[in-house]
Amino acid sequence: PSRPRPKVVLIIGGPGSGKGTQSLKIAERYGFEYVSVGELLRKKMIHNATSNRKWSLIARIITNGELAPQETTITEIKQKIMKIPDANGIVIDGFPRDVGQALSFEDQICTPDLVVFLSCSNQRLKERLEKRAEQQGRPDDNPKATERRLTNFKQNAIPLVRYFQEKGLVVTLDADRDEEEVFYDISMTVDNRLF
Ligand code: UP5
Ligand code: MG
Repeated sequence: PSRPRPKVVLIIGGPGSGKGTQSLKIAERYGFEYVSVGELLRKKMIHNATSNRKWSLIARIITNGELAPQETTITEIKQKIMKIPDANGIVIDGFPRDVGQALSFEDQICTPDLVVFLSCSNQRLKERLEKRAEQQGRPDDNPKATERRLTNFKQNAIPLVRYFQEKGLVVTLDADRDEEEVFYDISMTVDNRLF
């Protein structure tokens, strides 16, 4: 008999809400494959920005904290997912960013099994990003790009969450709390919804 298709979990939330942190914990606990869309794009952009016009433009977009073109993003996700051997599940960090991307994902890839929205106060998002910027220095962790990322998120979040709410797919969690507290709720949600 053929294997069932892997369960697909999307993790959405503002910049600094803990998408990466929590996605990795999910991947570890449930043996799911981890896909960070931001990381996928950043790697590709660093690799291709000097030799390729399209990617040099995308590098500028991302470094300014704006969204990469939808079709490129979907293509990258598709390619990445296709390379994953039989997985029990796939956790996708930081996608979709708006309703258009959600529709296109469903059209071209699949309907997700669960969407987790990490809801976090603006103040907390800023604090965490400032702290991380001091420690790591991601190309888009500069003050101007951070402001753009926050603004873009605020513009798109409500319609995006509502879209998944209407399909009964989204669980909203308070992500202002400690990592462990948030993950406790996530694992309860995954246990209840997917197993
Ligand atoms: N931290 C995490 N959880 C904490 C907690 N509960 N308490 C205290 N501290 C906590 O966490 C951020 C920081 O906070 C870390 O230092 C962590 O230790 C701490 P992290 O898990 O990194 O949060 P995350 O939500 O992943 O923040 P990130 O900055 O990665 O979010 P973004 O949405 O900005 O980044 P992403 O990589 O998803 O996207 C980057 C860019 O890629 C976008 O701006 C866009 O240009 C592009 N992009 C697209 O164009 N399309 C896409 O579909 C996706 C990305
Ligand atoms: Mg991240």
